[in-house]
Amino acid sequence: EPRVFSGIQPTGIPHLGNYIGALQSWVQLQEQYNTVLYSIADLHSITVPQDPGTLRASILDMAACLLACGINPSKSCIFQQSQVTEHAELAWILSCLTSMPRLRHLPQWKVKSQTQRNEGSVGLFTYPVLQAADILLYRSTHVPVGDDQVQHLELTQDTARLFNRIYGDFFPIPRAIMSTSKKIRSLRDPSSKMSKSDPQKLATVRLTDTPEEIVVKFKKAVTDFTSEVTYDPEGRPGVSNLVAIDSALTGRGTEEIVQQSRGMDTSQYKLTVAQVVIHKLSPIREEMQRLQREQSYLREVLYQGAQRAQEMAAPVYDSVARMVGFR
Ligand code: AQP
Repeated sequence: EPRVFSGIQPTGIPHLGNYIGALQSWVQLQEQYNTVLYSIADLHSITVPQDPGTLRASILDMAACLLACGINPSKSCIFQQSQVTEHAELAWILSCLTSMPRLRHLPQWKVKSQTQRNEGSVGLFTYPVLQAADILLYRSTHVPVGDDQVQHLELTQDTARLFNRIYGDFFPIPRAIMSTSKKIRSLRDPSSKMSKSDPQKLATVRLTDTPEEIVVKFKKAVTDFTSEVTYDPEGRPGVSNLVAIDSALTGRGTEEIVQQSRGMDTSQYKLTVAQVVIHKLSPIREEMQRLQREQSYLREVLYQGAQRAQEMAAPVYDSVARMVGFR
C-alpha cells in the first residue's frame, strides 16, 4: 500500500515557488494515491529563531493556505507535526544511527548555518534526521521532492537501510517523486531562490498578494539589458525565471512561450506574466481570506488530521521501540 508524505514549514505565507514546486503537485497527488500525509512542519521551523506569536499564527495561516490551494482534508491528512509526538521520538532513535560527517556535508546545513549566529543550532544540524523520521514514521513509500531535497531523501534512504540491517527488515525504502518544475528564483536577485524569509519585499510573490502588488513586483523584476524574451537559465536567469513561472502556471512549454512572445519586449512580457499569476492566485487569495476568518474550522481540521496521523504513527513507533529493545 503506497503512502505519500511531504511537509512545509510554517515560516510565513507560502510563495509562488512553494506553490509551483510543491503545493500544485500536492493537490494532484491526493487524486493519485489513497494515503497522503502533509505535515505543517513546526518542529522544523524552530531550527532557526521564530517569534512564538508569529509562529502560532503562521500554523493556522498555513492550514488555510493548504486548503485554499485545493488540498482536501477528506483525501489528504493535513496535520501539525508537533501534535504527533512520535516524530521527535523516532528522530532521537535515528539520530543515534547517523554520523556527524554525514550531516556536515549536506548543502542546506552549509548554507543556512552561515547565516546564523554561533554557526547555527544543533537542531539545524540534525534537521535532515528529523526529516527522515517524518517520512519513516508512516513507513512512507513516496516523497515529492524538489532537487534541493534530493540529498536529504538519500539520507532518509540510507538511514532506513541501516535500521533494517541492524534491527531487521522493517522500513520500505522511500522513493522520490521528482518535481518537474524549475526552482523559482527571487524577483530581485535571480541568482538566489524565492524564499519565504527573504527580507526584500519585492523579491517574493506571496499567495495572498493583491493584483496590484503582483503587478508592481513583476514590473520591478530584475532582468537584463536584452529586450527579447528568450529561455536561457544560465545566461539570462532573470527573464528565464519569468518564463519558468509562466510555463509552470499555464502548462505551456518554455519553447512555445518564447515563440508566442516574439515581438514582445521584456517589460511587456513582465505584465503578461503578472496577469497569468493574478489569474491563478486570485481565487486562492479569496478562499484563504475566507478561511482565515474560520479559525475554529481550521483548528478542527488540524485536530482531526493529527488524530489520523497519530493512528498511523503509533503502531510504527511501537514496533521500532520493540526492535530497538525499549520494550
Ligand atoms: N523557490 C522555490 N522554487 C520551487 N520550490 C520551492 N520550495 C521552496 N522554495 C522554492 C519548495 O517548497 C516546499 C516547502 O518548503 P519549506 O517550507 O520546507 O521551505 P524551504 O524549502 O526552506 O524554502 P522557503 O519556503 O523559501 O522557506 P524559508 O525561507 O523558511 O527557508 C519544498 O518542497 C521546497 O522544495
